[in-house]
Amino acid sequence: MKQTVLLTGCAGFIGSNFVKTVACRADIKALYDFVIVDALTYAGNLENIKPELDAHSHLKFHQIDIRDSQKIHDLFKKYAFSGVINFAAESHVDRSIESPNIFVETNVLGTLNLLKESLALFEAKGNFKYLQISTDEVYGTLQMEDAPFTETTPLAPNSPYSASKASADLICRSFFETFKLPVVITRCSNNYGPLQVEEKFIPLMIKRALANEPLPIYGTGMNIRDWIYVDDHNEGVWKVFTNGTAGEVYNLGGASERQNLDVAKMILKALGKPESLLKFVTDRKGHDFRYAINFSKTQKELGWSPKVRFEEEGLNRTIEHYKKLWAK
Ligand code: NAD
Ligand code: TDX
Repeated sequence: MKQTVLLTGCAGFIGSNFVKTVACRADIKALYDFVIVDALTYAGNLENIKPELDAHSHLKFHQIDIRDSQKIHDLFKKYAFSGVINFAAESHVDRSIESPNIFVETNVLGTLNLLKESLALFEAKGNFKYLQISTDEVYGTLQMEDAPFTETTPLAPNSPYSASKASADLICRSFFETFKLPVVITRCSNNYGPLQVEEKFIPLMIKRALANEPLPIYGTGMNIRDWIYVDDHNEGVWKVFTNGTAGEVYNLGGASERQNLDVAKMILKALGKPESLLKFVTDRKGHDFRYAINFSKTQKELGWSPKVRFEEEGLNRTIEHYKKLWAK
């Protein structure tokens, strides 16, 4: 019999790409139905997944806020899910510095609502998997000489965003330790690719360059992020969901550490724009210097590794996508 899995936050960047490249695959479609919920905040756009919702009857959509415990309860009553993949979150660090409350409400309390309903189903019928989509930012920041984060690196989040994600991870852990709810957590590095909200670094740089407007570089631009193409992340998510061991954390990374300034210069070069468009601006408060991920556990246990090379493949593909949207 087909299983029904709840996907949250799939009108956003990573989730909508998951719907396209994983949830609609013929082999997966044959075995799973997916119920997608999203609150459609400023970051969610139903158009992102409209072609898939129109074309595939194994996908259903409900506009629901994961903070709404009654609606989440009713949803779990309606569908006897066998699993949950929780992509839904407030995801932008700068917004969390300005307005942290909603980060705690959605990322922590919303996650708790999903866990409580998952537990009720698990206790009633067994056979359940809950996957929490987390981030490398929960580990804090690295200096140049530090070794990349492993799954046992202590949590040391620095922004209200990363603190809310770390809190959610700990609540997830507690549901495994206390109730034995089969929970797995993925912690991934910076994603890039199509359909990302333009407040994030790569689409913002592309949009500004296409419009011949200044590209805002925080601080010195020396900060380092490890970039992963969104499809590589989503392949890892599915591997962890289907084959990961309950109670475990799995790191996912792109093996592509780059300085922000270098990435901005690559984008300018690819678009034939001058470096005079670079504009150094006031640094982000508490700006983490470097993220780097050791994903050898996921590689060894689940046979996952990132495939898309940053300069040669992923960045150009991403630039072409946004050029079609934004080039005049
Ligand atoms: P996004 O901001 O593009 O999308 C988030 C989605 O969640 C949107 O569709 C939004 O409408 C929905 N949402 C927000 N609040 C909600 C609520 N209360 N109820 C229901 N839906 C709600 O984010 P993203 O970049 O796609 O990130 C998805 C997940 O991956 C997040 O959990 C994020 O923390 C994590 N993550 C992101 C990255 C990255 O580089 N973008 C890296 C690692 C982990
Ligand atoms: O205008 C900008 N100028 C700039 O220099 C913006 C928006 C960002 N930056 C810098 C800050 C970071 O060093 O670029 C880097 C990337 O910034 P963001 O795109 O805001 O991503 P980051 O803060 O690294 O967090 C992202 O990766 C981990 C996602 O937003 C998170 O959701 C994810 O968990």
